[in-house]
Amino acid sequence: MQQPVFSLTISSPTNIALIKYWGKRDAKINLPINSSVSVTLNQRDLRTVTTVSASRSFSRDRLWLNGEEEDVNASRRVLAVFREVRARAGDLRDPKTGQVLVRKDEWDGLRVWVVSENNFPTAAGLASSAAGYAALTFALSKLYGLPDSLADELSCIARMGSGSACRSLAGGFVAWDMGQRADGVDSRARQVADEAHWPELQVLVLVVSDTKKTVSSTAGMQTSVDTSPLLAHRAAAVVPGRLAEMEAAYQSRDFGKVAELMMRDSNQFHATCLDTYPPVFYMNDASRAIVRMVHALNEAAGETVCGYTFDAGPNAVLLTLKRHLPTVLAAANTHFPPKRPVEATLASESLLAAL
Ligand code: 2P0
Repeated sequence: MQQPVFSLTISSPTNIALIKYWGKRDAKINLPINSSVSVTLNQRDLRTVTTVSASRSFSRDRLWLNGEEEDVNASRRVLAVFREVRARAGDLRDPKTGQVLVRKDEWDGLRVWVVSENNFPTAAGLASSAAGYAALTFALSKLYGLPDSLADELSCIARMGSGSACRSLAGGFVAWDMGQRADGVDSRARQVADEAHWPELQVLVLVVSDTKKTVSSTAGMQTSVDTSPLLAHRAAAVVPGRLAEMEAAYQSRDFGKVAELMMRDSNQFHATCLDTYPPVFYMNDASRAIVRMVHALNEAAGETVCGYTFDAGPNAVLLTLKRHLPTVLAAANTHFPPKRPVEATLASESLLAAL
C-alpha cells in the first residue's frame, strides 16, 4: 500500500556575532566558555531552506546538504538534534484542519528525510552551521508537533547541533548566555532587541572567498582552548565587560560604540587564533585590506561610519547606517570591484515568534 509522506519546509536566517563565541567548556553539548551576542540577518539575503519529510515507507533517516547526501549516523550533532526532538514528540496535525495526521505514539514507525540548501557559501565563515542547525531544529520541531511552550528547550537543542545556531532562532539583536549548569539548560539564547529597534542599521557582506575553510570552527576552537593563554584571559577578563558595553550601546543605538566594540572583538578573536598553537589563520590579505579600508574610511569621515567583523573565514561583514551606505558601498566597489557586496538587513521576524 502506498504510504503517505508528511512534509514541511522552513527557512532559517544566519547570524553574525558582534562579540564572539570561541571555545567550549563541554564539547559534547556545546557549552561555551563565554557568552556572545549577534545580529540575525534577514532571510531574504542569507538563509538555509530545509524540508523534512516523514513516512512509513522510509527505512532509515537520511539527510542531503546542498545536494550531497551526508551520513546521518556519522554526525553526533545531527543525531543529538533528532534524539532531543523525538524525546519531546507530540501529535502532527494538519495546520489547516487540525486533524491528527500522526499520533504521538505512532512516530516509532516513521523515519525522516532532510533536504537542506544554503543560498550562500557553506563553511566559508558565514555562519552556515548556525542557519543549518537552527533550520533542522525548527523544522523537526514542527514536524514532530512540539508544543509552543518549548522555545527555551529548542534553543538548547539547536545549540547541541552547533553552538551559534541557538542565536539564529530569534531575530534582531540576540544574546547567548553561557549559563553555569553542567547539563546546559541555562545555556541558551534570548532576544535583547527586535529588528524594529534599529531600522537604520545596515549589514554588508563582502565575500572574499567562497571556498571551504581548512580548519573547522569546532576543531579550531578546541585547539585554542587547549593552547592559547590569550583565549582564557579573553573569556574571563575581557568578554564580560564588553558584552555589557555592547548591549548598552546597541540599546541606545550608539553606532560609534557598537562599531568600535565589534571591530575590537573581531581583532581579539583573530589574535587568539594566532595565539593558538599551531596557529589558525582565517583572515587573508584581502580581509586585512578591508580592515585598512574601513579604518581609512572612518578617519576620512571624521566619525565612525562603518565597522567590520570576521568569523572563522576571510569574508567580511560590515555594519553601517543607511545614511552612510553610499559612502561605504562606493569604497567597497572601488577597492573590491569583482564581487558586489551583498546588502542585508536585520531579520524581520523571529522563528520562535512563529511557533
Ligand atoms: C560566533 N563562530 O560567535 C563565532 C565567531 C565563529 C567565529 O560560532 O562547534 O560553528 O558548531 O559549536 O557555532 C562558529 O562556531 O561551532 C562560531 P560549533 P560554531 O559566531
